[in-house]
Amino acid sequence: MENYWNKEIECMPLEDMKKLQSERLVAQVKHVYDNVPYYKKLMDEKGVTPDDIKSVDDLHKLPFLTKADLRDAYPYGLLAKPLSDCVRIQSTSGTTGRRVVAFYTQHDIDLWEDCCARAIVAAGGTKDDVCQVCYGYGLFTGGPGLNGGSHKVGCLTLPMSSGNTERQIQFMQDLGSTIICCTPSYAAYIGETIKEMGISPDDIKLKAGIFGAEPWTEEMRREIEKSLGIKAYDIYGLTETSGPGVAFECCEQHGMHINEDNFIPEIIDPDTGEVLPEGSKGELVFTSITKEAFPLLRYRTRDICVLTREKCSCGRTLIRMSKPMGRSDDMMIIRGVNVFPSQIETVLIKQGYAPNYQIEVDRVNNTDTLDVYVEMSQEQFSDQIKDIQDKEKELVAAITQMLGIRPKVHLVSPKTIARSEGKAVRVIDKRKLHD
Ligand code: DLL
Repeated sequence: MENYWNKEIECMPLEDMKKLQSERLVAQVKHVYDNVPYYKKLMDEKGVTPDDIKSVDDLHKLPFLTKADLRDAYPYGLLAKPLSDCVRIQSTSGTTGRRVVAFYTQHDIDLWEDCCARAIVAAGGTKDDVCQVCYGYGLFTGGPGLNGGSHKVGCLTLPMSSGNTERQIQFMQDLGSTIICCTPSYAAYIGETIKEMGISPDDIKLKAGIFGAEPWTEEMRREIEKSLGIKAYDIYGLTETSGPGVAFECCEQHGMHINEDNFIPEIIDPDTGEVLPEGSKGELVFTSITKEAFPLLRYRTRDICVLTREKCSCGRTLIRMSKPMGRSDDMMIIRGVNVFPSQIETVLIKQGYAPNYQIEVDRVNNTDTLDVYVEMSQEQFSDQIKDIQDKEKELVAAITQMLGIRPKVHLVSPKTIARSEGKAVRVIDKRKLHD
């Protein structure tokens, strides 16, 4: 049985959705052109006026907006409503340059929380559930977004934030949490800790998890599902487009439905900017058609994925996006070969390792080096050097087969790779330090 938060929208026939999107887009472009000089300038430079945009079919005429624009316009340059109408900001961690600050009116918050409510209901959530939110609270959008969605659904909401893992587990047991929301890497860590504490998945009441904010593989999904005894659902979003809830998984676990009544997706060729047909792999671009304070037109996410309108048996007609393989800037080019961390993760989990690993890339004597540090579990650990060398060789062969280039693999002792309570840092690219 599939439940919907807003059946009319989630199951809307395509024709009606296009009509709704077109009306909203036309109004949004006008709103932005009239109220944001930065956009007016971009559109004027491209020779487009709001009159040129009559339906979604005209979307491609608009200029792209990039993260560099957000930095240029920081902090108020893209604001489309008076500051006095805004009630909240959220922000990115700013680890890769100047942070992004997103503004919200109360209307924007309502729509955002509504999107998160759709995700919770699609994961089986109802007002009878106890929803433990262990995404970070504060400037990060994860905690506040899922917290708001959980309230809307009427779940008993546990605003835990991340960290203090034993306390998380204590609350989970004492209050009978049925849904957990956090990053997949933190979910894996909670699963590992539960096991260490001698608690079986049968001793907790969790039934579903809503995990996102970072790339994770199908293999990791199955591991988490096993360790927590749940069904694990993916959720996607970014601060620039409000936060989590831009897209969410249904019971089919086969791609995330995009809330396209609020966000129109496109896939483009990241090099040429050309719009690609459905089914092509490329960079995901979003236009937010309902946001008032911080609407972004044709925002380049740098996330690489595929869109499909293939029918989904959950009944939703909302277009689906595949799991992003990581940002285009997460992709490493090592000795001329494109490498995503997720490819390495797939191999490691298939070979029976937990997702505790770190990838180090460097350049020595003008040649790229790839070192993969993989943690052994207590059972995998051995004091026989030969055993460990054999296991390393196996991993080298499996990774070489996946990537087409040969890494160095270092099996390290249990508990030596730092666990993540938020977004895991999987890659250290030392080449960037030399450049
Ligand atoms: O991570 C929003 C969020 C919070 C999403 C909680 C889901 C759950 P940012 O910190 O701005 O926002 O980072 C956005 O994270 O462009 C993707 O590269 C990545 N990302 C988000 N969700 C997923 C996902 C939040 N499900 C960036 N799978 C995005 C893979 C994801 N990558």
